[in-house]
Amino acid sequence: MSKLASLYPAHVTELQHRAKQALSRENLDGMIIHSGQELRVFLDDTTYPFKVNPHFKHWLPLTNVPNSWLIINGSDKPTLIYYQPVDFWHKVLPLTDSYWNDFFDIKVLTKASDVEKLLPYDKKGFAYIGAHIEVAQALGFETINPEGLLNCIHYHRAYKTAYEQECMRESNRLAVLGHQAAKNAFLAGLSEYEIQRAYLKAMQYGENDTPYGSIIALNENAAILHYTMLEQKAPSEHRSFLIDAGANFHGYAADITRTYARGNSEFADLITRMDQLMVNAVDGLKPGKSYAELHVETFAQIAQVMQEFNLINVSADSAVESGIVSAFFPHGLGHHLGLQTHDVGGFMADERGTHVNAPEQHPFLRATRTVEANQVFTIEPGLYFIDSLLSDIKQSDKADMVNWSKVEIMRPYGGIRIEDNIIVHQSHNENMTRDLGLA
Ligand SMILES: [Mn+2]
Repeated sequence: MSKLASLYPAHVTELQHRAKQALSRENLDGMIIHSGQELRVFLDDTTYPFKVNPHFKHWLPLTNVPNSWLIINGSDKPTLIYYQPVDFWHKVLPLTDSYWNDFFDIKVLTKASDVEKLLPYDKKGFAYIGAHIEVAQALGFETINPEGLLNCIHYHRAYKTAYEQECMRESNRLAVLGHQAAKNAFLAGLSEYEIQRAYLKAMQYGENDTPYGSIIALNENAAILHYTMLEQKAPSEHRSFLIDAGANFHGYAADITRTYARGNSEFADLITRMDQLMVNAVDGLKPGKSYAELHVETFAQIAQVMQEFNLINVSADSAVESGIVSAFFPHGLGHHLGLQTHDVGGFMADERGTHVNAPEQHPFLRATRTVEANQVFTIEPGLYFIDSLLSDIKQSDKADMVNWSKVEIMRPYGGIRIEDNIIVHQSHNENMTRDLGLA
């Protein structure tokens, strides 16, 4: 039996347990999870790439089947309504024998609109969970995506089962293959477009198979946080390369970033230093720690690095106090990772969904929750030379705090971000990305 097959039964048992608790809190008999529908492009006969409802893929590794449903009450064997149309235009995915089959009462649906015959006749005690409100209303659901139920499920989704952790090791394994190929493509002097091709090819992926659009940025482009253009022409000089790219395995995301430089330079030294800072930040991630606090501590360490590299004319402390560090590190330290790249539940103090605000100075932080075992995070500190943010400082009364001639030397390299994916265990951290040998 494969490792996944051996871990899967406990995963379903845990989800059943969570469902039962959440449903009884909300006085519901069950929840009906819709995998989704294909979305048609306006006035066209093509559809957007299908993205399955994360609540659906939480239960089973089916990520590409629209018009399918799960009926869950937390006690009885879940029902899977599996869509299998007679369609000679498109490839129809047959239901194959797999380790998860026996955990569902499977009913085949050949016509999407026939689903009402397979759903409970009286919808009163059932909540619809999905994106298609009009479909839910037409079917007679009165309770649609109830907030209390979703909060409860989202809160618990932060604790990954052993099965989910294994899926995430696999998605990391795939992404690392891609990252190694991309690094070689950079060193070979290829274009952003060609590097992206090398990345996908290493994993045998099509362009819609990654969990998010790859950021493949050469030189100054590395300063654009969400740079998803791909220049087809290679630049005359390859100074630096920032790649933020992921992979999916059974619906679970990897989200990895690396920055490389060619040859020796102060920028190359800065990458080495940021890598060390990143590893230190991972060491600070442990059960009981507030993720927001770890962000604030790392933020101060980035100011320290700015001082060491003479990017500022003031002490690290003054740089933090003045707020200028945010121009160089304008995003959060990281986020929960799982079924979604930025996984849900990051701001929740409890299963009611009580919101924990990000610190006022750090509005872009995506996780504020107390760290606990079996949670999975990214840690992704960065240091960039972003024209628009720098010019704001230049025009302010804080301009003298920055060493502009040093900034000018660094600007052609864009910036640095290094991001690993970490499972927090009670006794230690498991850095999935580094365990796979991605330096
Ligand atoms: Mn990330």
